[in-house]
Amino acid sequence: MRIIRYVKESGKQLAAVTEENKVIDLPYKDFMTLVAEARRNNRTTFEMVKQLIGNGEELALEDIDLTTPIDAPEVWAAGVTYKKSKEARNYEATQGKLDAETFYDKVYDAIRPEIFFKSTAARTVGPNEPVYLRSDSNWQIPEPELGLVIDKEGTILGYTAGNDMSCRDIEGENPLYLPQAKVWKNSCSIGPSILLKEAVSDPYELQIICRIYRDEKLVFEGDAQVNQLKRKLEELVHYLTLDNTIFDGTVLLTGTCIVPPNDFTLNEKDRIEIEIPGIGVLKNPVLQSKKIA
Ligand code: DO4
Ligand code: MG
Repeated sequence: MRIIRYVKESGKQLAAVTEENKVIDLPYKDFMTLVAEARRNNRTTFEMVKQLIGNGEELALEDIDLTTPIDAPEVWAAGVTYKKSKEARNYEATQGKLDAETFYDKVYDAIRPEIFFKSTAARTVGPNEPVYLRSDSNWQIPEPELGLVIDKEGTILGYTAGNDMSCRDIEGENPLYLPQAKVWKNSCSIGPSILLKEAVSDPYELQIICRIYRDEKLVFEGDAQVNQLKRKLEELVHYLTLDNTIFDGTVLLTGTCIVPPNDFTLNEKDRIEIEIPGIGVLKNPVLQSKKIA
């Protein structure tokens, strides 16, 4: 069972999507209100939704205008959680002339993971909205990642797909530039749905697939499985929430294991698709960010 939001004349509508891709409106204003109502009734969100969809009127998923499934107040991200990411970061920092252990090697093996601030609701886009290219970077890629939707206590409520757009040249120049390599307007997308935690028997079995199209031709395709993650999902949540103020509906991206070839950079008008079967396909066109005068 997954939860989406879509645009109606009256505003954003929360809805459940069944296994058969039927859309049924839910009588709550947003995902966290649904979670709170389930808790008030001593039910899991999954049980609550199952009961509610009995009464609903069904629509087809293709006929609606999807938006972010949640206005995540903050999006955080974990880094260098897959071997592939460690290798890519080492390449950026050394152009392949790697002769010593780097801090990326160290963080991959360290007890403490890399966790960084990625986005706010105002910078985060949903399905079909454009992600932007930064105007001062010549080497940019999408980072397709599993996102955890958590509450303020750090309880995992569900899973979504996320794109941690990244500038490899800016990060490679100096790791202290990480916030600039990661955070700008429309540099993060999430969606298309939240797959409820109770609907997933083993999140490590989730697959992540990324496709990039240029002039309608597939120019990159890669895939990974969450079981390649070096760490446990709860371990990442633990370090994010430790002595921190975290808000209901925060999204934690768990790192990338899909990296396009080193000579690849995104172009304006490319189309990115990030698919996690069970969650859906997060589609975003790419636009050049306009210089702010
Ligand atoms: O070290 C920088 C960030 C790496 C990252 O975003 C990732 O591994 O997904
Ligand atoms: Mg990332």
